[in-house]
Amino acid sequence: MSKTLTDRPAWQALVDHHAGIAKHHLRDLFAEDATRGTRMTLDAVGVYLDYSKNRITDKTLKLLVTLAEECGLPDKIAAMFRGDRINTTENRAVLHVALRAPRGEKILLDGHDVVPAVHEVLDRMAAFSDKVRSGQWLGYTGKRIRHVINIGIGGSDLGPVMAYEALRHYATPELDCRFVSNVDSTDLTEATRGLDAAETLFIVSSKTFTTLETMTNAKAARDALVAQLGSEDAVARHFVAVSTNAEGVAKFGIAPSNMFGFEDWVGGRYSMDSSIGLSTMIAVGPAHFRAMLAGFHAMDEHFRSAPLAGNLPVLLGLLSLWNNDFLGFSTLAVLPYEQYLKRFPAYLQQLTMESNGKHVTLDGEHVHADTSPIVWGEPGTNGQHSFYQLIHQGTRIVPCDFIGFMTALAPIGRQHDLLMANLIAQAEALAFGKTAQQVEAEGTAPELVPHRVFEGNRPSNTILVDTLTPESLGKLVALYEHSVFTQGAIWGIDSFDQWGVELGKQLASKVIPELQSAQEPGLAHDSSTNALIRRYRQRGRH
Ligand code: G6Q
Repeated sequence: MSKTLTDRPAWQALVDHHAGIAKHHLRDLFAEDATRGTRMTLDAVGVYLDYSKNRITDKTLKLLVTLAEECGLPDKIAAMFRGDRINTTENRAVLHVALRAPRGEKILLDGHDVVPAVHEVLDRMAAFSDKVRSGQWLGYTGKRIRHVINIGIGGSDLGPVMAYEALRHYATPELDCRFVSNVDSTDLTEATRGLDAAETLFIVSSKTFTTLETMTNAKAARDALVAQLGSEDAVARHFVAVSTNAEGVAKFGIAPSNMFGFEDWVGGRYSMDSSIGLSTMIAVGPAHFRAMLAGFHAMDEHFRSAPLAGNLPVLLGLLSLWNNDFLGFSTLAVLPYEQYLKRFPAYLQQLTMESNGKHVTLDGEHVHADTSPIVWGEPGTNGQHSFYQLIHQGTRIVPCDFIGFMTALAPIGRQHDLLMANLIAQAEALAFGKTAQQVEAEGTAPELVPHRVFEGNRPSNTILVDTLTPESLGKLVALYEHSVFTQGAIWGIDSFDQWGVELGKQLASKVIPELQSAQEPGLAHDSSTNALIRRYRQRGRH
């Protein structure tokens, strides 16, 4: 077998193939094949993917699937589900799929079935959520809980906040959930503004229970609560923890009975379906939370068992890799036409870029291809009135994932038709554009014709789902999780570590005392960093 990815026969075949089809326009590809728009689609586990508006032919797909096989994707999928330690740089298994395994299913890690403990925690979460939702869980002064504040950052924030926003339609109106992540004190101040501490429950969500931002905010919240309610004893009624670090939680003053655990084989950005999802469960209730897990599981099973060419996450991943590595389109816009999914792009940013933003392979060699695309996006139709200009007529090409739902959760008249007409029309406009002849035929003044031409040939996927439900949300998230896995498997990188975030943390811990010390510190950074530190120390004196 070839040593590097780009030397593999399938990679080379794709390079040659690309040279042959690079000039093809989507207009021609559609004109040549009247069935393209129905054939290049995949309808599985309740998710419809139309990938016909990608710059591909049947041969492209065949070659991409061969590449996946040459890179050992099927074995790598099996290894993840089997609990192998595929996160080699952290020597950890990657078993978020066990978080959504049904009761009774067996997933062995070092000979030990991990599924019973997952359900034990889910049951404890459910009992606690029911108490909070029903008003049985009272605050220290006897008032019922009205506000839930999740304190966490990164994977301990983005999933919960995305899921809360996505599932608001299913959330109890009796409670409001808020999220504090930033060490910027504005975040905590604004999240708690106007709240009665006696009615507020804080969930401290941190896998490690050592994260600077989360611990700083949690301590500040605890101090404020104790000051307002007048006793340390109040902490037990107003703070619970979600963590893998029982010792750290106890040290903070939260009793083990108020802690919900998970295991180190759950990565932060893959943890919204673990106890990190406690705020989600409190908001929507245990039944909806379990339905979300069932949705995840349905996509897991599809990913594990469907042939590569008919596998939604595999196809999505391969198309993304084609756009990124062969066509050179280095970003991906995720455009949900559903206001409830307004935080989905931010969630996918972390999932994709923290997982696959790597420059070395598992063997420590440089990757010979570009890894993760830069993911960004906003809900439609809002984005249409801002950055879509660049997507339609800019010099860079931005592949887009349009996500839409057949039914509106909050319908007003026929507004949903307007929303979906826009989604469909945008994908059409990107693919087919408008030629100079068409513009001229509209009677446009000759000097304006070039400004009104749309080149088209801009790729997109359209993903349609019946209704946004907890279950379909689980499917969508798992679809992207496994698409990310597919791409990482082909690049041969570790999609489950995140060493890239460490250096900044280390340097910040060095700078903190330099900003705070009473004495002028001896600074040994570069001249820019030294000057910035001195300037900050002299604040108010300029
Ligand atoms: C995610 C990352 C990272 C992590 C946060 C919070 O995969 O590891 O975003 O989730 O740094 O970490 P804690 O949960 O340990 O506070």
